[in-house]
Amino acid sequence: MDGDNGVVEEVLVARTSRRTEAEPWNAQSPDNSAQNRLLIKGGRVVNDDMMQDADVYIEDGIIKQVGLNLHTPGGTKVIEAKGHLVIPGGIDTHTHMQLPFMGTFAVDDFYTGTRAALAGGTTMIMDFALPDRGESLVEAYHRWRSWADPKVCCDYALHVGVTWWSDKVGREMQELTEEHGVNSFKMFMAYKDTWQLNDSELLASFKTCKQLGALAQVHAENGDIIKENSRKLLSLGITGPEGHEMSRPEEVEAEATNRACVLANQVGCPLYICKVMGASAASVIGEHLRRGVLVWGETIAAAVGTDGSHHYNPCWQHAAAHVTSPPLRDPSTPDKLLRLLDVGDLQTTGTDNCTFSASQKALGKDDFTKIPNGVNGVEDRMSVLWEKGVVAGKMDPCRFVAVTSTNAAKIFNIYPKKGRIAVGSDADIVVWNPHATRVISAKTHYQAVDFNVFEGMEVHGVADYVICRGRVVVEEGNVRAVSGMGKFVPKLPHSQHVYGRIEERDRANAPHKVERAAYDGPVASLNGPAPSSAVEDSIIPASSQEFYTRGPTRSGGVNLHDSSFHVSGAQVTDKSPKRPSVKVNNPPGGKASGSFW
Ligand code: URQ
Ligand code: ZN
Repeated sequence: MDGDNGVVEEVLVARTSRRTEAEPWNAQSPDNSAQNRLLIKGGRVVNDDMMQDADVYIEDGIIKQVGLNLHTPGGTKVIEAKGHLVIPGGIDTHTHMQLPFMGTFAVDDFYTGTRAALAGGTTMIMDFALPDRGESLVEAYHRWRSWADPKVCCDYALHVGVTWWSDKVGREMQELTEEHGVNSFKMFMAYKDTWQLNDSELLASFKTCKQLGALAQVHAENGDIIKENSRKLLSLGITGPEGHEMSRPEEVEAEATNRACVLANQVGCPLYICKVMGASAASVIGEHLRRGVLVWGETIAAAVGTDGSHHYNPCWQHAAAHVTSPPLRDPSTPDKLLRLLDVGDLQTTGTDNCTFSASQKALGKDDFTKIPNGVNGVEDRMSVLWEKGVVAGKMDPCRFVAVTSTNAAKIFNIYPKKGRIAVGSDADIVVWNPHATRVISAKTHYQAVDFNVFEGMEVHGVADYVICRGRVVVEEGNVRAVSGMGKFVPKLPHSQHVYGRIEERDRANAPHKVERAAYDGPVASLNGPAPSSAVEDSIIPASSQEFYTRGPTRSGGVNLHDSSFHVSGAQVTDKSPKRPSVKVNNPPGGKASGSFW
């Protein structure tokens, strides 16, 4: 490629990648000047809404030109991308790097986790600051920042957990939204006695999110049922990983998903369901979507790349390695979730990457409720979605880009800075080799964890080059991650994609009172004896014969030979201040046994 001045530039050819030992984490990146100007030439640019054969010119970390026959200055480094796709860097909406959890820490930290992300074509993660119950949300946010900022190799954002509720929590949500670049808050409906919120706390959190223009997220499982089921299973001697899925079957996830949708809708708050694992929960989301509820659904790589049959593997370690919450579901689920990703009932894919080594999982060797929950995914998400989605003919490359990157950028209000190959967007780009294959294995992956739930899977789709803020961080499959190079990306509230219709919607759905003349009839006295005529009126509505075959007695009272029951279970004496002592035990249709009917 000749630059303007005819000088032949350094040319890199995207070949089938190979994985070699990563550079030490503090390795210096190549010559900065060469990094400053980059041309990706000969590839096919894929955005969520279109594909085009085009070159991409990058300078100072920003995409400056997209098109053909571009004029580029001297000193430009060229990546030959012929036969490759040029896609927006993946955005993983759901990770937990070095999470303190269930008595230990997730083994992939913000360095190993983000280095692995880059290796697989993900250039941004969204992690969670999760305060302990009673802890300040703002302090938790700063603690996560202190962990991540020095280590991340790629850009990141934070969601913040609302793991308890008080007015102070509401005030801190406001501070985080207005001052710290947080626009999404996650409420847990599971993890009873630690992070679980009850319905009134969920309503308060959702109302606050609505006021702030933030997105409410939920972990949707019914924690009370899980606690009861776990107790029962353990009492039956079922202590293995199979008990994990048995304790929280699909309907336990679907119930919480539905409840969250109703609660959020009742306060007009947009809702994001994290980590949809079951087809039942996914169909609940689809039903609410088609009722006009503002709800988005995220699934994860493991949910479409593997399944819950592994809970029953005779090897305890293998089974425990698949324990995550909500759990992996039956083998028919991956196909269903992929279809729903394609048609739009589900919109994003994360990983819930929360990794624990075999010895950490063994904390639950005698009790499945003590197995640290979580699996890998951050490194393999893009290839798994490409293999199970595009290669399987279940989505096209544009939809792949949508569900792995663009939709997340739109929902979390960082579009088109992220999630698009366009002039002005960050140069977070993957030169994607759709034909190359690799075999996923813990023996070769970059992650720190000693297990991979996709072990042995051969996948098409390899990130030959990954560019992160304009710097080549993966070159022919060799990761050149630089710890601390990634940046925190603030997410502002009032995402147009999420809140764009809220004002008109609230106006259209606003309740209105009925204008009517005031009631001017008699009014009974509270808790006093009902005036006799009122009793007669309330007991024997003149217009209704629903309870009686004959009129009142001469004294105007109730004829006790008549049945006072109605099929609805209502009793004619329901309306009088206190019931007569006489109770009829033989309703129409026979003697009651145990209950009324
Ligand atoms: O539940 C989550 O999302 C976090 C706490 C980790 N646990 C898990 O099962 N992934
Ligand atoms: Zn999670």
